[in-house]
Amino acid sequence: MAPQRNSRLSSRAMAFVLAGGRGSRLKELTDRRAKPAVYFGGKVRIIDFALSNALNSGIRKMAIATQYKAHSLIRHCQRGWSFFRAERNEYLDILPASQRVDESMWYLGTADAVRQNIDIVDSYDVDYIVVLAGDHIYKMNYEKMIEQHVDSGADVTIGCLTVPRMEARAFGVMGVNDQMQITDFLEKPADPPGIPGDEEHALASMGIYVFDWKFLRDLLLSDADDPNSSHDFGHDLIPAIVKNGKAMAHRFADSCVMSGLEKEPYWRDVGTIDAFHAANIDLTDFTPELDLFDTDWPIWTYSELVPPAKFIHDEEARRGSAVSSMVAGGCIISGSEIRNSLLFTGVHAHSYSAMFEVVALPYVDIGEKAELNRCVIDRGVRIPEGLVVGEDADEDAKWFRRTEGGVVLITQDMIDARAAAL
Ligand code: ADQ
Ligand code: ADP
Repeated sequence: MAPQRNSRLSSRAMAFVLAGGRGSRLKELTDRRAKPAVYFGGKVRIIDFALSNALNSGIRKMAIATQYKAHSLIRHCQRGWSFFRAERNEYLDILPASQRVDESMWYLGTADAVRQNIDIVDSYDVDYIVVLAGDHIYKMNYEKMIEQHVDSGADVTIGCLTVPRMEARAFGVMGVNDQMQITDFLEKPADPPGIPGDEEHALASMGIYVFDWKFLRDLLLSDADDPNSSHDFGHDLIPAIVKNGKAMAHRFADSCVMSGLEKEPYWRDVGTIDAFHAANIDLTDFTPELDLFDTDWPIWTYSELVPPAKFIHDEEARRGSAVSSMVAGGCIISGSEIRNSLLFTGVHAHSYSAMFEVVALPYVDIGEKAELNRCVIDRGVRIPEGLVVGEDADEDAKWFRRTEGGVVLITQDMIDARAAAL
């Protein structure tokens, strides 16, 4: 039986969120913002999941390391996550690369992003550090993972999930013994080893690590002096601990937050346009796998003060509704027909327009008679009157970015280039 504790371990832990990566497979969606700042689910941004998980787990000290195109991410965190009070021993620091060193040196790798901020972590006076990626969609109680870490006496505890074997090429892949101690670790192997007895699946690292801060601190300092290291957790530090120390695996299924609706523990890396589109549209299902209506595990965010969505029936167009859809506040659906779509704040759809499986980011304007199928529309795009997308694949690909899966990404630059050429 686990030992009784007087206080939650999360009160002695901090979350260090790595939010510096670009997410280049999201193409133009990440031209001007980092992947963690990309919008999700009609109201929030991707990073809100990691931050809300930490908050809901009881963690009140957080740091966010930013690097690539950080402006919109920093603005979001300042607006939405500024309620931490130093008077209550709560901290949330945003740590842009290159502000911590004299020379203009960006974070060299994920471990270097922590190493360059050792003094800030020291100042938090914590026993444990939970290193997180800021770019995944899931609900998880990190307190349970810290508990396992402390009870097992591990040097590092790594969150893991089961994925189809070939998909594991994008992950760190581990082998474990029957105590869940990691015996092998391969970062992004070309031919991932399967799980014994379940060769079609592999055990993948979620890129979530719990360390005793003292242990990680020493390791980061010695890694900094290693000329052969790329200063990355997955490439350098984790394989070294597996070899020389005690690394334990923590199953996501043991600490995921389920509200009864989900069939499987939900975890998504919405790293491509197709995955981003699918994960958003999935939320319009009758019972989506990810329950955003779960008040026990709220996803906190910056939310604009806008009026409720408004629906206007146009008698002539005989339209003015959205079905099997999610529509955020500030939207005006006027004489438009919307099905299986997800509309973020302030989207305005005009008469005779129609949308099917469209993800419209905030403040998109859909011109009259536009017909849009299976699109992702970037923030603030003005869709011109009469534009038809989703009927002629060649025409779509000529002006917009059409994925192999047939999803069309539309940005204002693409709309402008098309207008200039026509
Ligand atoms: P990757 O998915 O390749 O592998 P990586 O590029 O290391 O992840 O990024 C991890 C996180 O750090 C992301 O949130 C990213 O935004 C951020 N990041 C990347 N470079 C950064 C930098 N220089 N400064 C600050 N932040 C940075 C990792 C592990 C794998 C594991 C997967 C799970 O290495 O073992 O399987 O995550 O997704
Ligand atoms: P968000 O991610 O909050 O939706 P925007 O899409 O408005 O932000 O912008 C993303 C980032 O790109 C912000 O840092 C913004 O200042 C910047 N930006 C927006 N539009 C332009 C533009 N036309 N030229 C250069 N930078 C821009």
